Amino acid sequence: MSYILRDLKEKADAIEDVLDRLLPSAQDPEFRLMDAVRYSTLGGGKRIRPYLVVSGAALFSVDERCALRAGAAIEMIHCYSLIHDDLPAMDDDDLRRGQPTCHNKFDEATAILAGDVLLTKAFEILGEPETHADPAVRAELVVSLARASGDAGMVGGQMLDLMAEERDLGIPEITRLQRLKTGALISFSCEAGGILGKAPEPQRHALKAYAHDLGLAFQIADDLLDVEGTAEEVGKATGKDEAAGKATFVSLLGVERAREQANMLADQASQHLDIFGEKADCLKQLAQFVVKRRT
Ligand code: GRG
Repeated sequence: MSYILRDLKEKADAIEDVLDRLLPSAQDPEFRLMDAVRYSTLGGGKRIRPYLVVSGAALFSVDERCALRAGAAIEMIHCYSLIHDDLPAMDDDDLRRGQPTCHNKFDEATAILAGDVLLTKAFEILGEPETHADPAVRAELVVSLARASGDAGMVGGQMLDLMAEERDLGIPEITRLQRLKTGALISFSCEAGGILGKAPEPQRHALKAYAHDLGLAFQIADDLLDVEGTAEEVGKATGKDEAAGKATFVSLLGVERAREQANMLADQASQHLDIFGEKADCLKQLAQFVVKRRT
């Protein structure tokens, strides 16, 4: 575990520098907007998605500066989703990453706009030549991230999640919901390295399969933390799914079976990467970190 914790920290520091440069403070009268953007993006989070991009890109010897820009773009989408998810119209949360949520620190309208800035900035960055010299690669990144984030991905999953409050879902429906809500962005994070590195199909396929199992393992671990973790550990309110009467992997499988399932998925995710040899060791260790984490 110590290697992956060190490596995560190193890559998180690198991504922090890139985000800091890409999201500068503003001097204009509307400076409050960028204050809210920076508040919600800098100085927190595990940065798992950028880690997946940078480590996946390293398999194909992609220039790390390009991978960090793509990783920063995905982190911006992730942070926008957290800001909007915390709003009173959605989950109505007070705490995120151990701090007051964006709408509590600023106000609701500013939080909505801060999310909008991050959503649009992500595509601006992917479209710029510094992200990749080949315009076809940039276009593929843009289209794939749009698909992962929109109606057929994260936003569609969020809609299903809102509807789940009025319907009893079973395992197949929850699996689909989570594949869209959290899995699609995790999948894109894994596939982005292959896109940047113009990887051949078998390697892309292996990354996709890894992402598929990792995404589900991540979500089950998140559900377990909601049941077993404290707000201090997790940095947000826990016990919310149960209080809302929401079906989750844990409520349907029970704690023990859910943990077994998460561990099995993490092992299976690692096996898909065997074709890369030792070069993929960090991604294999990340899969173990995802299911053992307490934050
Ligand atoms: C409102 C457009 C919109 C989308 C919301 C992904 C999502 C959809 C909401 C996020 C809220 C949430 C708690 C999702 C469950 C899993 C998840 C994404 C947890 C947070 O991700 P981590 O653990 O967080 O990577 P950090 O803070 O480490 O970045």
